[in-house]
Amino acid sequence: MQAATIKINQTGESQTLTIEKPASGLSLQGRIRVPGDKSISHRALMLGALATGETTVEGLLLGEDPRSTAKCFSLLGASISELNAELVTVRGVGLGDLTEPIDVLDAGNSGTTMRLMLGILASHPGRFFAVTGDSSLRSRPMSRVIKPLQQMGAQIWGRAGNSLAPLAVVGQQLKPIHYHSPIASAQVKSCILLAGLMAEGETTVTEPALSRDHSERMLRAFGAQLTVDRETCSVTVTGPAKLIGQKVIVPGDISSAAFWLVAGAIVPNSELVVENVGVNPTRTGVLEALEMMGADIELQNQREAAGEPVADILVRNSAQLKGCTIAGDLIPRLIDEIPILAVAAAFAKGTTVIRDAAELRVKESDRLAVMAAQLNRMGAKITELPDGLEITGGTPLTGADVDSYTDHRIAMSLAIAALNSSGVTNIHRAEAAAISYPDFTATLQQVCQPN
Ligand code: SPQ
Repeated sequence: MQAATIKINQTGESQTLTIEKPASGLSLQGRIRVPGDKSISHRALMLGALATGETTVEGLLLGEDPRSTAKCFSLLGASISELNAELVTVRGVGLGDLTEPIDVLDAGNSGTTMRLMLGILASHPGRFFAVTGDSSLRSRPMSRVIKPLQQMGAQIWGRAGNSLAPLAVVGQQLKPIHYHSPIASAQVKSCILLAGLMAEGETTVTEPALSRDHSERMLRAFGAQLTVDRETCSVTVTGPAKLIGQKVIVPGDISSAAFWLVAGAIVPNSELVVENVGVNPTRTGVLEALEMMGADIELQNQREAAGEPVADILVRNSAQLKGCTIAGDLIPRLIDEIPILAVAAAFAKGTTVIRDAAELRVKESDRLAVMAAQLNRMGAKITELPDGLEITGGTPLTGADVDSYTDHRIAMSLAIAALNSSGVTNIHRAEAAAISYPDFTATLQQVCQPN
């Protein structure tokens, strides 16, 4: 039996991931775990840093993005133990007591770090902060959080009319507002709520559709006074708040599990169980989309861990996927899974239409343009729409030279597409996967079994 070729070539800082399935074909088998949820990991570090007393974090994601958050909050005075997935201890400074850092705060590639941190920094009166990120983050819009923060009285300056990093912040005593966000964004919502912790009175954020609610759950657990109105998609925090250190258990990231769910659904004869995955309803849109496509997916052993629902997810390749429409309120609940759903659609029978997803153009890359171009290089039939993709599935894909554009979700989505294609695929700049999934290639090697 010949094994699949799954190997990494390192050139300087850059990696090329080469994938070729054996002539006999392959299937995916086994029980695996994915790393900790990225959104929850950031929030655990941030709230731990702001709380009084000790916060313990089990299952933290050891990806580059949470590392950026940990570095920033260490510079701001929190005491954070060495990062590991078993147990991280954070000794917080107490709300309002972050120190003025002696260096620039570097959020790296992480939009969540920069946007949530801006709300925290802007509300620390009298202190100066300089904030930057890598070239991708420096091109991502920050005005979506800066504008509402300015309405609260924040003083923030930056490039392009105060909309792009590097940014300078001088903390102020902020006033509460009711902000009607034009976009369903957990980063915007969380930024304003975090700023509202220090403002006197009620700060409310209303969004057009419900985005992930990890901040709300965790803020409440840390002792903040928070009310949620699901009907109107509104959240209110009452300040000034007091946060007290907690025990946080981070479940596996459904956004990382999504690669295996799609792989298991499209690669013939596959059967995989992804254990311990966070199934918060604000994140499970990918399960609903895959169900619409006819995938065989089952949630097992459903339970709760530290305020977040968790399950093991079984996927079997038992039926040919079919095209569907993904749009509307479902989009914020699967926003990061659209690249891998585009791969599922490329192998599905019929047409899949993805709409209302223009937000993808301002992620780590323009994910609509990049996924369409890279999958089309492999023979897919994808047309870009202003706010989505139209994918005519079912044409067999052929290996090609493709590029991640330094976007972790693109790198991993292309690797799953390569598994079900003929010939050799070289994924350039595949090192980007380490942003959210450092062991992705190792798990890929583990689950691929030659026929
Ligand atoms: O942190 P970053 O770089 O923005 O990461 C991404 C990702 O794909 O990992 C988006 F590019 O996830 C965001 C997500 O898209 C993480 C997030 C959060 O933790 O609050 C919310 C979403 O972004 P948004 O802009 O919709 O609020």
